[in-house]
Amino acid sequence: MGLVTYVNGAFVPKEEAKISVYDHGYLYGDGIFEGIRAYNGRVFRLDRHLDRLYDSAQYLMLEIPMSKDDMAAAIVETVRRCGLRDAYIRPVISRGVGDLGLDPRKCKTPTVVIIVDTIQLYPKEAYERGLRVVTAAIRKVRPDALSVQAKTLNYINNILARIEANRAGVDEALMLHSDGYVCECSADNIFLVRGGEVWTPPAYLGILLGVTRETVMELARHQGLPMLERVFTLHDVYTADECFLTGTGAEVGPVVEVDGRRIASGRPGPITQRLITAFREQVVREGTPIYTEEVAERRA
Ligand code: PXG
Repeated sequence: MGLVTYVNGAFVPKEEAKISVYDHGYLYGDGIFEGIRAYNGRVFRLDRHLDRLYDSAQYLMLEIPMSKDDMAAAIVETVRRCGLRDAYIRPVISRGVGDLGLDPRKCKTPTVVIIVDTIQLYPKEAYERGLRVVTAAIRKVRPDALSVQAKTLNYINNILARIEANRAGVDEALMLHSDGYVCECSADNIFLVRGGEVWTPPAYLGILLGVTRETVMELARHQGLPMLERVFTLHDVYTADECFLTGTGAEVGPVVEVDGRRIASGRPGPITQRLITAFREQVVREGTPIYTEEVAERRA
């Protein structure tokens, strides 16, 4: 079965999924998106992703022309038509087709696209040996300039950081607040383990509140680990007992080197490994069923 894309209410083959060059998502990055995964025939934390998508729309004063329930149904239906049990789902809503000026009033209807495909961000070995990270020279956009809690189509700040990682020949780029505090990576949140505590930066520094971050925080607390949202510096990262990243694409990925410093033993740490195991168990346990037999099973 070929891949199917949802475009403004129609389900079309991936190869035929196209939008206008006058779309303001293309011309100005005026739009929003989500990155969602399905595991074993279930969409993981669809409600949380849709809450974030509609919050991003609210921030941009972009009215998504369908309810959250209809969006959820369209997402499930697109995955179903692709015939995938494990998938990466990318809803993209842009301001729509307008003229060459940036005034959004010229865009009469938002463009709604749902892409479904597969994704493997890092090779399997990367999870066994651990990821290498560098700090990007470019700083995060301050939250008083632009909300980074909204997942907008403007990812240039993160892409410039990722280019730095590529040039350094490592897996990811760590991004700092302009005051120097650790924020997050180009497409993942960051966690440290220090003295048996688990730390991750707080929302007010200007980070994306990741669905994977939220899940891992729950799992850590469930395992009785002290889970703290707190400000920390590169010094804390370099001297941490363990470090890992979380993201829908990356899932939970151990970090073993930052800016040329080996983190502790230089191997994925024990608490990280426990959380990776717990995460992998959790993603197949919960989720919105895609296929009817599982919908029926759930109701029974
Ligand atoms: N921080 C940023 C800046 C992100 O873009 C995350 C953290 C993790 O959030 P979730 O909800 O996924 O746990 C993201 C994730 C990808 C990809 O390919 C991911 C994102 C954006 C673009 C690509 O994994 N967002």
